[in-house]
Amino acid sequence: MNISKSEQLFEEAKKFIPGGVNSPVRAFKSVGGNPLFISRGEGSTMIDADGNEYIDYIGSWGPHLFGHNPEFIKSALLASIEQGTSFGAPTEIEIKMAELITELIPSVEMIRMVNSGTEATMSAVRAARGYTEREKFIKFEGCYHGHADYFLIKAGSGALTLGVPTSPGVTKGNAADTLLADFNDLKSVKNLVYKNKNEVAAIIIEPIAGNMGVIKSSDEFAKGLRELCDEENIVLIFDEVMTGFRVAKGGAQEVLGITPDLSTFGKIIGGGLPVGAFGGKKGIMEKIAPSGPIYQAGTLSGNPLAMAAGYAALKHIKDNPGLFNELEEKALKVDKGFKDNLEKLGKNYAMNRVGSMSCMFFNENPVNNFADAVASDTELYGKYFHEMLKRGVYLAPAQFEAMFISTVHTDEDLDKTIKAHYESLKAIL
Ligand code: KE4
Repeated sequence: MNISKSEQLFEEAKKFIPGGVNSPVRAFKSVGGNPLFISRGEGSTMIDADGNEYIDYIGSWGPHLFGHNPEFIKSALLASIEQGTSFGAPTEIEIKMAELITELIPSVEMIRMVNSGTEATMSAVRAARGYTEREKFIKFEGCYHGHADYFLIKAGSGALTLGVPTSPGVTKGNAADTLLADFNDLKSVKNLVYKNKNEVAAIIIEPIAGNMGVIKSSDEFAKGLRELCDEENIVLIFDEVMTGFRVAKGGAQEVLGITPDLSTFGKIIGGGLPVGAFGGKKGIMEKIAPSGPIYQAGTLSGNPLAMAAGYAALKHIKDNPGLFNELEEKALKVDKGFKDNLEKLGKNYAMNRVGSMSCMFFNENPVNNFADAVASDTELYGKYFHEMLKRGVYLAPAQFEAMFISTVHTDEDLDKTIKAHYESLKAIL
């Protein structure tokens, strides 16, 4: 496979951009080798700078539920750009977008648009702190909520992949109010809450984690969090930046049947453009400036282009209720194919999946929490990643991420992927 153009571009990029990338997980650091520079995305495939074609299962880390450049999003964008790109003033499309999300996610009564998942989670924690007048908050080891200082404590995704779950530059003061609990371990949460009685403003969680690989909250854990927050007047924040509109039309809160007080969104709601959002109970959201005193702002928040793309994406979800059944069928096919391969190879790797978001861990024991996840053989994952890449299948370049199936992955794509999975494992085991 000739990747000389990517290699040359990477050398160029490293002169001007830290590590040659604008986000660490793209750098292939944990799987070895150099990142491929992508020149085009079309449907379920991406084409790199050397013209190599790949079946894409990253989907830009989640946004591309409908594959690359779907016609209905492209045409919405082109129509919007004719009117201009940004006004720094309210526009009608922002109302339509907010209204549609409140319609699709019953727990969201009001919502504020921002420009990334990080801004969404950062603002949601601030809202909870302002609303409760408390300072501490609880996150879970291995969950990733973006790169705001107080989240980069034993975080997942790129922080975990690069082995720096607690980042330099995060001050002790900033970390002091971040309390760490264990995912799927209600006792660890209760211990923190009772030890910090009336001081905990919020519990923020990826209810279905996607940043330590995929790990679902158990029903009793999710229910226990809700009950604990009710008893202790703590704001329960579901970080659905990845799971929102991914694992079900109503996200992880629909799958788990739990109503959070606030939710955060990103990825799919931007239709491929930079969008994040936080929303939930009116009583909390009304405290956000300018209706309330809790300050939050953004030059390009609610940007008309991003709203046009995001609205087209969410409207497509609303108008195609069968879409999640289609996704489930495709995901089931891959699940079965991978499990058949593992059986043939005598391997019992943990396969966690919720809807079209899944992860195969190089760990033959069940993976239900952070400790289980990090026991996986990340070196073997790196070899697997490159074997799959050689066979034209582009997965996340890190064990602690997710594989995303889109509505446009064809049967042929999936068959080719299942075959490549068998051959790749055979080659490395
Ligand atoms: P952004 O600031 O990257 O838009 O969103 C942060 C974020 C918040 N919450 C969850 C649950 C997330 O998954 C993310 C971002 N996800 C990673 C991928 N695991 C983004 C990829 C990257 O960092 O480049």
